[in-house]
Amino acid sequence: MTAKNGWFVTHCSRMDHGGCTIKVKVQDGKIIKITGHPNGHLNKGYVCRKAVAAIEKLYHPNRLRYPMKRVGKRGSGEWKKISWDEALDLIADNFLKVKEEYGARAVAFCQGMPKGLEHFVLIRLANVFGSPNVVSVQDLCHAPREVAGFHACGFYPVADLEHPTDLILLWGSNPLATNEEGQICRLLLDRLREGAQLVVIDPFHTELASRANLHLQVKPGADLELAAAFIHIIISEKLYDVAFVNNLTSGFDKLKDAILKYDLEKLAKATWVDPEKIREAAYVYAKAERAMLLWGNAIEHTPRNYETARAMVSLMAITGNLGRRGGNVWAKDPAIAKLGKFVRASVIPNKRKEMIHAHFGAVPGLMTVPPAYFRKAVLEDDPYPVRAAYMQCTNPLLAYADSEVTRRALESLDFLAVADVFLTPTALFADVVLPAATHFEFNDIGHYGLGHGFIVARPKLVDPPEDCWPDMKILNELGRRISPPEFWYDDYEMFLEEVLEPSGIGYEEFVKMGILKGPVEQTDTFRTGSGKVELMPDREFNLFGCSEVDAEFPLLLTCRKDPFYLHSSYRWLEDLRKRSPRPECIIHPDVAQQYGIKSGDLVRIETQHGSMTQYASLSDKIHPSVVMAAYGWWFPESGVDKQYEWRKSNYNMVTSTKDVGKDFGTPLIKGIPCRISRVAD
Ligand SMILES: Nc1nc2c(c(=O)[nH]1)N[C@H]1C(S)=C(S)[C@@H](COP(=O)(O)OP(=O)(O)OC[C@H]3O[C@@H](n4cnc5c(=O)[nH]c(N)nc54)[C@H](O)[C@@H]3O)O[C@H]1N2
Ligand SMILES: Nc1nc2c(c(=O)[nH]1)N[C@H]1C(S)=C(S)[C@@H](COP(=O)(O)OP(=O)(O)OC[C@H]3O[C@@H](n4cnc5c(=O)[nH]c(N)nc54)[C@H](O)[C@@H]3O)O[C@H]1N2
Ligand code: SF4
Ligand SMILES: [Mo]
Repeated sequence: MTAKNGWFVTHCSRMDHGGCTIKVKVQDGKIIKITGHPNGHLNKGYVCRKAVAAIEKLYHPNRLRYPMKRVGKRGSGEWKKISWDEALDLIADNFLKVKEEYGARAVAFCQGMPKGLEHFVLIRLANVFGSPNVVSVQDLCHAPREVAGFHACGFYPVADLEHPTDLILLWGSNPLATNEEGQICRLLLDRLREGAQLVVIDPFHTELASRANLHLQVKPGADLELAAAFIHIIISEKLYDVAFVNNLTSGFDKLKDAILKYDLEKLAKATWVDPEKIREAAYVYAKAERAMLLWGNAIEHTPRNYETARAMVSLMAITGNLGRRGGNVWAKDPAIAKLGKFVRASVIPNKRKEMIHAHFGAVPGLMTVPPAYFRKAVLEDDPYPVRAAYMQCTNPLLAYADSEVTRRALESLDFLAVADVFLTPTALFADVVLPAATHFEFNDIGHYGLGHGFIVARPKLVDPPEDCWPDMKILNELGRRISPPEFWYDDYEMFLEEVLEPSGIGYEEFVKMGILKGPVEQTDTFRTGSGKVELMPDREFNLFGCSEVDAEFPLLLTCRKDPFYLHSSYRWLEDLRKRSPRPECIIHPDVAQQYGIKSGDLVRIETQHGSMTQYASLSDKIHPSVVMAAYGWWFPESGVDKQYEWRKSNYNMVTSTKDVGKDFGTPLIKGIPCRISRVAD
């Protein structure tokens, strides 16, 4: 049912992890205005441009509106309109055929950044169909932090932005643009206003860096060496919290030996940061009464992400900030359905052994298949064939590293179904495209499974276009066709009730409350083998393993998210496009001059693996040896014939998955040796 005319309260979503409480004005069945809610738990009135642009997204003329079947060759963009029944039957027939021929594991279920409950319904579908292979971008997004946290201290230590603190160590995170950690930067700004100190670790002098007490302009990809240098100083100069270390940690001597055997100067040199500056930062972090480490994607975008994250949890622990208010905490969930139960994990007991990545020795705690290994299975039958895929909320051609390999994998699949709100470069390769309903168009729950200890209500406010279905409904109907019916509902909204069931409240009541939050408690309990924080991983830190520049590739390439887009999403929204009209790479003016590049010039960026072009933006805020490129670019306006020019400015044309980290199958995204040149007019 559509809401009546008037203002309604809901939570933002699908323009990033979501979470801001917003007020939405509905008139005659349409959304006409969105503002921030002054009492919003995370945002306190704040709302960003992306959220407002969601209105344009809903009513965009080119939105997908009905299921389509491919009639031309893959990537040609020739389609035929079909009914939902035809579409679902076609997918079901193909999935069942592949299952019969190769086994259920030959069908992969792929998801991008989780948008809401659909992610977990997709995992249920994979499980009950019998496939252990849910493919996701978690190798680059949060799994390294979460798994390293579980191993080191038994939980995922999130920055406790909700309580006062004395210092924020912002490491490879740009929350003014990204609201990273699913938290909202508003809370961080509140802490700064109260007087908390700020230390920023970033090769770019970000807006927050300009407000920081200290900014360490680290070499991209050298965060492990920098964390080791912090540990070195804190241990050798006896700055650590002796009581915490003695009572609540194990492996301190091992950590000490593993790090102190290196010369501090050598560690510092590897990071490009002045050793005195590192010392100063280590001192203020260690000396602060309460200090939190807010870690971002940058620490995960290297093959050494597990060790980097472990080193950071050790830093939190030896400074006595782990499990402490105003430090890094265990944000416990409220009483809601446990993930394992919701996704019906028990019906697929061999999953951990059978998942594609288990055959490559990835960490057992990683429950989604890294894209690099998914494509290996598709292209090389290694460790076994994968022949069909269902993709929802994802655009792998832009989001997975090594785009040409992705293209080959998409072309090689026997069958591909894609659910999206818009025709993307990835969708061009599908056999069937499904039109998804999106935010405001169905009842949903946000932040489930994200580890931040709360869930938010996102009630339906308007009807979707006639033939657009919520992903949950699509999966429910597909589930009934390809798996035992007892796992599915007559009404997909029962998924919402199932999540809420342990809380004793129904969805309607939840909407009135808006948010359900678990307790943030101090803890001295660490659910590890020793019952203490384990400071050393079961192997040495792989120090001095980052890329070096040379004469051929003299600069280091890195990237960050655009404040006006979500990954590759929404380049088709005019409101956002006029604010961020084209892909720009940031180059230091001195370096630009050396290469004869002027502001606005088209620049070719080449790595050993490939090339792309972006427009030069000159700024002395970037470290002179670093090029900061934009990521996620394709050009919807260029049309289907050109396949939306997905290669032209796509950062993942220059990344490679030849050498990935063993733990998470993660490729090198940040800190790639590169060269630049001006493209002649
Ligand atoms: N080089 C490089 N690569 C990266 C990263 C990077 O920083 N640099 N970041 C990595 C990270 S952290 C992540 S999380 C991934 C993100 O990877 P993805 O999540 O695959 O990224 P998007 O490009 O945002 O693709 C999301 C798609 O979902 C669609 N969509 C939006 N709403 C809905 C909906 O309600 N239903 C359906 N069915 N579809 C919807 C959008 O139109 C879009 O096409 O990328 C990773 N890849
Ligand atoms: N606007 C917007 N918001 C988003 C997203 C989006 O695409 N757009 N994506 C969402 C998702 S899925 C995620 S995971 C989060 C990610 O959010 P963030 O963690 O903030 O991720 P990034 O923007 O990739 O990079 C953060 C910072 O790392 C710096 N950096 C680059 N290389 C290095 C390095 O080698 N070391 C260090 N220390 N820093 C480096 C960049 O300059 C940047 O300031 O954002 C979420 N929010
Ligand atoms: S910061 Fe994220 S959750 Fe908040 S309004 Fe913007 S897109 Fe929505
Ligand atoms: Mo992400």
